Amino acid sequence: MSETTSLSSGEKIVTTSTMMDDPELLGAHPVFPSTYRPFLDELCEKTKFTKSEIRFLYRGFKQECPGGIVQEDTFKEIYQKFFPYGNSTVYAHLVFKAFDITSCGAITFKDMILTLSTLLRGSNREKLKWIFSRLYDLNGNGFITKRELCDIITAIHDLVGVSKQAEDRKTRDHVDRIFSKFDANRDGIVTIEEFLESCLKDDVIVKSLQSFSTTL
Ligand SMILES: [Ca+2]
Ligand SMILES: [Ca+2]
Repeated sequence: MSETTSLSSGEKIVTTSTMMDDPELLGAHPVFPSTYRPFLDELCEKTKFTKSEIRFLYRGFKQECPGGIVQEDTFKEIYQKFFPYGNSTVYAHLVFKAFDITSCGAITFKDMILTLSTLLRGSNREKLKWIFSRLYDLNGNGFITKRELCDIITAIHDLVGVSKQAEDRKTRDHVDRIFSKFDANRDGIVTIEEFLESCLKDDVIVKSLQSFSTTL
């Protein structure tokens, strides 16, 4: 038997009732220390979730990923289901990398929950900082180049299945338009300050951050 529960932010998570209220689940898995309580305390401190929400999210995580970690293939499968008409491989890889905080090639529950905390409960500024530093700044050097933006937008076009013919021109136009919007001082790079300022004054972006209706 399964049931759906809504978190206060509106997201819904389905879990089976047989897994409810089993605190041993947290301690039973090797990704957790043998006593889970300090770990639970740490997650509670570092995220904007309550302990019961963390327990709840963990049960959902454990149900979907009995092995306790998410591999890149799982991300690819999920994106493939949501975007069956496009090629989601590259975008799934980029999002996977963004979630993989320790860059160990797998996403642990801790990685997942730290990221979800920012994306679901963070301020607009925190969400944008995550998008900038984890997703768009591909080489992690603190700013975004046109090349990076082009890679991201190409991945998004592939994801939604923009036809190959239309793609090149469409991508180029799109990149030029967005890049010049971000790069306020026209020095060819987008800094976090430019990114934040440009996004925060864009009503559409702000709305989408609030409802979390981005492609992520
Ligand atoms: Ca960069
Ligand atoms: Ca600039």
